[in-house]
Amino acid sequence: MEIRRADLYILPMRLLEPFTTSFGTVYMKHVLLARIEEKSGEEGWGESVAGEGPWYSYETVEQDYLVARRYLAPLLVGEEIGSAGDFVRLSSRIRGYPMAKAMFEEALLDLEARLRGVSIARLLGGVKERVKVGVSIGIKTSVEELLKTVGKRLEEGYERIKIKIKPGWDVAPLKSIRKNFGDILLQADANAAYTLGHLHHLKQLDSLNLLMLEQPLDYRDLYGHSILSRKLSTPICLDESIRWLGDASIAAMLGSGEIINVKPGRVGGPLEGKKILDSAPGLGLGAWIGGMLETGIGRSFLVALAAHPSVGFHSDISASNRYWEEDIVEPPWELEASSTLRVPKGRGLGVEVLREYIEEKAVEKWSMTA
Ligand code: OSB
Ligand code: MG
Repeated sequence: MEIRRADLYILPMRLLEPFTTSFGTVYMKHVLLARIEEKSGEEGWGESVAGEGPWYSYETVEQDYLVARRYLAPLLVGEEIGSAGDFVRLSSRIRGYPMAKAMFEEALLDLEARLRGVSIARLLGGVKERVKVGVSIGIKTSVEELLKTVGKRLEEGYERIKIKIKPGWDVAPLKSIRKNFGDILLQADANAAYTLGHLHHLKQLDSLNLLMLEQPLDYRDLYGHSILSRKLSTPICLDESIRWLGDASIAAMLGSGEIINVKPGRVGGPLEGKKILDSAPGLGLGAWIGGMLETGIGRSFLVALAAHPSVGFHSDISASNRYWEEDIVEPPWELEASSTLRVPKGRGLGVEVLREYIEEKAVEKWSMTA
């Protein structure tokens, strides 16, 4: 693939509803998108999931925009790239910035898949026709508001609910969900808001029959998670702690959790995600695909990875209308029967990117040509 051009866009996207986690509230996102073009004119698209601020990760959208222009795009433009896998090797001497790297790797995977006439799911080992999905519900200002939202999402057809928790918003809201909605598939995500000092408090979750408790402790604290995991009967799932396959191996050896969520942005690209999924059964880890409030472009890669045979839980991949008034792909992602999204069979992403819309609404644009 001879890459003759790269384009970057920063696109403001307003969320339909603000999303609150233990580290703050997101009302809107500035999404960094990459488009690459091959000499035949064929294109590929990718998305960085970096946030506005260094909360979930140190990486921010402004940093990624800089790193993409100064270090990553120059590795591609004017170069002959054999496959998306080659970019993993080429970019490995740039330290960190997994989300920026994931964006270009996605664009290369999309391009490679289009040129080979296959779907990105095919390139990533996806085998399922439909993937099981759930919805992630942010912290609300009252239990009534939470119950209303949970009710609405169940009515829409989501059969697995995840709620964000933090100290002061955990046992009571979860108990009231159980009381009002019975034995639904329910799990909680702490985004690292607790310490081992909360052990006694967290023990109360064990009576609630949760599918899992996601990332209770600091992202660096695999040892702490291994202690907590032995004390709680609720399965622990790791999110922020898993930055590459090596972290998953250590977590498995230490017994830091029974489950991991795989996010292509967090692990440096969909190919590292596939590697982790390929290894998860051998490590004795359950797996599913996490989300980062992606647009339809990033969402395509979540769906493709969720089609991998190792994914055994509902993934955090909701329909476009859970996030956006207007998504930037056609057709938008739609929830289908039995809480699923369909895995497209078409070439590349399998959905059409609305390039004119992106060109019109972008607040920053940059391009590099060979
Ligand atoms: O921890 O899983 C998380 C969104 C932003 C940052 C971190 C997380 C999340 C979600 C949203 O839970 C899942 C989604 O995209 O629907
Ligand atoms: Mg999480």
